[in-house]
Amino acid sequence: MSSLKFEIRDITQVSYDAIVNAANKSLLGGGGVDGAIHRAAGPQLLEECKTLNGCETGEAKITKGYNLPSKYVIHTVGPVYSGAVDDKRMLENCYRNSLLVAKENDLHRVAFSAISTGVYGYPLPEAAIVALTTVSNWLADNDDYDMDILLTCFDNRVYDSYSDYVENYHGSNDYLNKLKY
Ligand code: AR6
Repeated sequence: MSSLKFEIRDITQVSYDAIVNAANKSLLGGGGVDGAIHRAAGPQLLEECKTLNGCETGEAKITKGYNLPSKYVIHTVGPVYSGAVDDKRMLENCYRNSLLVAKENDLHRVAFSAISTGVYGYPLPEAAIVALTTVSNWLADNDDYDMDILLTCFDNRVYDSYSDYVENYHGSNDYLNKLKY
């Protein structure tokens, strides 16, 4: 049985099979959640990232978690928000490809950061809609695979955007409907 939830959490403290990092194309670290994950994981994470030859926007690559409580880090590169129609497709790809990589590696508990909602400037609540609809649809489409998903919110801004979407949701996705109670 799969599950979906969102919580105010520091993703570097989460003990899951994998955490999803909001990285940049170089995969060589940066600020925001990327910097926090590299600091908490230790220098071996950067050494492994150097072997990956970067990552395209919307794609995802996996490394070990090293000193993190979670076993693996899935690095994905969100779109730099530009207002183009492609932004949404790229952000959806981040969530879908991260879950695909998790499934390929037989991982069943995955925690996401709110990809692109910081430095990359993707506006809330649009990013919240993409995160919630993409992961809940993925769970429904992969009902033969148990997956527990945590969407971490580092601040109230992100948390409130997720809450607003869920409260006003009137569709048929069970994972979103369960979040109402
Ligand atoms: N735990 C959970 N979420 C966090 C944490 C944390 N410890 N720290 C920040 N956030 P950002 P982006 C939230 O800017 O917009 C980096 O330099 C934060 O509040 O980290 O995808 C990369 O190297 C926000 O909601 O990622 C890239 O160059 C969310 O994580 C660039 O930033 C994402 O904010 C990527 O920008």
